[in-house]
Amino acid sequence: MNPKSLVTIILGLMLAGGGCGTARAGATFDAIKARGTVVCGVHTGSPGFSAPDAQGVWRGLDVDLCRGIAAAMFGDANKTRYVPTTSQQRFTALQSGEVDVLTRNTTLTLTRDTALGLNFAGVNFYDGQAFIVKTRLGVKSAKELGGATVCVQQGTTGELNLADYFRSLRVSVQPVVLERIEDGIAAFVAGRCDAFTADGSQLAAIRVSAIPNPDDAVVLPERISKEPLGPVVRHGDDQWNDIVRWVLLAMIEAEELGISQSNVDEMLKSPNPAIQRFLGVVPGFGKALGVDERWAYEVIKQVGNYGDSFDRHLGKSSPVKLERGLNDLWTRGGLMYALPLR
Ligand SMILES: N[C@@H](CCC(=O)N[C@@H](CS)C(=O)NCC(=O)O)C(=O)O
Repeated sequence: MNPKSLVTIILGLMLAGGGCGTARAGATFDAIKARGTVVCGVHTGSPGFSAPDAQGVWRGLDVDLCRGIAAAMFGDANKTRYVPTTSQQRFTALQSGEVDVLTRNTTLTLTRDTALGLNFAGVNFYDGQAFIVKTRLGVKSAKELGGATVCVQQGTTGELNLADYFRSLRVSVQPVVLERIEDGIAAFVAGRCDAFTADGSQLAAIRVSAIPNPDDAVVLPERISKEPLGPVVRHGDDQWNDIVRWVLLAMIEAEELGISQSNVDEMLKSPNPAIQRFLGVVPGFGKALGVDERWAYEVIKQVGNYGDSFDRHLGKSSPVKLERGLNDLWTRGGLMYALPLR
């Protein structure tokens, strides 16, 4: 690490109220409360996850999570600021206190969760690493990529998985490691690499947004890794971690309970005790989290439940057109399972 980034980290930790192990409990939560805005580290631009629209308004599944956190903290989903972060910078941005939370395609791994001094507050998208190739190559499977040049972005789990996958197949490929996502896409489009590898969802977004004619490229069917993507916070503030965790779980719980952005007001009259507790009609959860009792109501009213958000940004009515698949509710065969709000 160069001395300049070390100084940035130390300064940031001072501003954030303490180092990883030394932060006073609640320091991040208190600082955000006093500032009145949640600062989220997002992708530099991935349609469906986090990207500015034509008016410059950030939109996407990851942006909705950030908005949900602001709705719970302040009763106002607009009390957010977005900091685009690259694969390489993202952890420094969080460690230094430049952002409060990463809501950005970041895979939960043991080393990130421990040695980097971070906590994953949950999983908001179950992904897997895939490959995209030009349709005209006629390649149908990643196993046919022997001898190919494969572009991959530096600082990602993809860089590590790529090597593991082909080593275990005893097939050799030529990795081309690029620092910036734009360079990887440009190299792929220009034919300087035969394939580009990244999280499958990102490739689906790249295909519809960055390939001049999307039908010229195809995402191969293999998913060579598990990429559980979720929000990340620093070690040292359990209350902040709790807020992020339970906002995500509340969005999933609302979908399980059938509470959506369109019916949340009617649901206030529901006789179901679980719904009454969820919406704060019967108080308790707000006090436990240190926020207003209507926190979950505001999340759903202003942002929607997990399915509302998925459908809007990634589902069939969006350009990305992803299936719910693993990201469907557990009751429909997916992995989305709200821990008990009790
Ligand atoms: N989920 C993987 C990959 C995440 C990742 O950083 N992907 C790249 C490729 S889409 C990215 O977000 N790049 C955007 C950038 O660096 O500007 C991880 O956590 O390492």
